[in-house]
Amino acid sequence: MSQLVQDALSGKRRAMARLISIVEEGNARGREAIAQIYPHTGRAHVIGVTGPSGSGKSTLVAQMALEYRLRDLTVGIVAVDPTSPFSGGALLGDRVRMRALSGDPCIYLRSMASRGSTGGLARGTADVVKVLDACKYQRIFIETVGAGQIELDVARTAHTVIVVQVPGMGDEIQTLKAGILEIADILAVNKADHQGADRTVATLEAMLELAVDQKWRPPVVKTIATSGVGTAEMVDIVEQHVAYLHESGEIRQQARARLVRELQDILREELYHRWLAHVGQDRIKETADRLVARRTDPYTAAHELLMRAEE
Ligand SMILES: Nc1nc2c(ncn2[C@@H]2O[C@H](COP(=O)(O)OP(=O)(O)O)[C@@H](O)[C@H]2O)c(=O)[nH]1
Ligand SMILES: [Mg+2]
Repeated sequence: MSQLVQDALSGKRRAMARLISIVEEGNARGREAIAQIYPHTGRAHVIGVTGPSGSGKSTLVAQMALEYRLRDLTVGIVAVDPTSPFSGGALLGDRVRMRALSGDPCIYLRSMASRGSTGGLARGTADVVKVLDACKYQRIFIETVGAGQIELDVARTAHTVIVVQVPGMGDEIQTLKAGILEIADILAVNKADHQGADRTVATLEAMLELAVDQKWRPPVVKTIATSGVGTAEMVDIVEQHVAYLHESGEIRQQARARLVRELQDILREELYHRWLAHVGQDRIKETADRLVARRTDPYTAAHELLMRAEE
């Protein structure tokens, strides 16, 4: 095992940060590092937190992290927000808590910038989570902005998904559209100090009513993340979900499904790159020209390119 991996696993933060950067890049070195740390993974409970930008996800995660520290659990945070890196926007407003977070060796916070590629971002996130898991962080939050595919992929990396909403008309409909309700294990109506929180809670509960065949009925919790209202309750409920997943055996099924998906993603990407190396960019450009000129259609073009690769 490389010295870097050894140092990271023994809790040296600098080594951990380096290791995370390496796996984030997703190249051969990153893959080698993952191979080395992999036997040490599979212990952490991963909590995905998603919802619209500005709904208070970062603030809520920070508060929950502090609550976990009171309960003597170590916490990793991976913030995936293409629009704003986890500068701690919300946290900066609360310098005391910010200091509490940054001074605690049992909390590790990492921001990830989007590099445009949806699959790459999701895989990068899963790999960063693996590093934190191997480094013995017991609860790992992934914060991701509510923006379609990325959030769904990232949410799939999590064992427990928290969907954050805020009071007000329209949010409910947004939720439905994105199919977010289906991935929610817990719903937080944050900014409960704003008007209409009870109505939003009622609407969400009515929508959950329609969802049949659920052994775990997602609780809807009102929170005011800025003042910590509801945070302890949120942590209680996450822990109830952890217990539920283990007792029902769902955690094992989840893990298996996730690993298969991960394998498929890797194969898909690897196959594409091999194929591309074989066929070459020039042929893609030439095909693009013909597509633009309407001399071929995408299906025929793809079929021809695949045939050529097999030659
Ligand atoms: N009034 C109120 N403001 C909040 C609450 N939670 C977060 N905020 C504020 O909302 C803004 C966005 O919060 P942030 O955590 O960065 O949202 P994110 O984009 O979802 O991560 C910040 O100015 C927070 O201080 C809350 O419960 N009530
Ligand atoms: Mg945020």
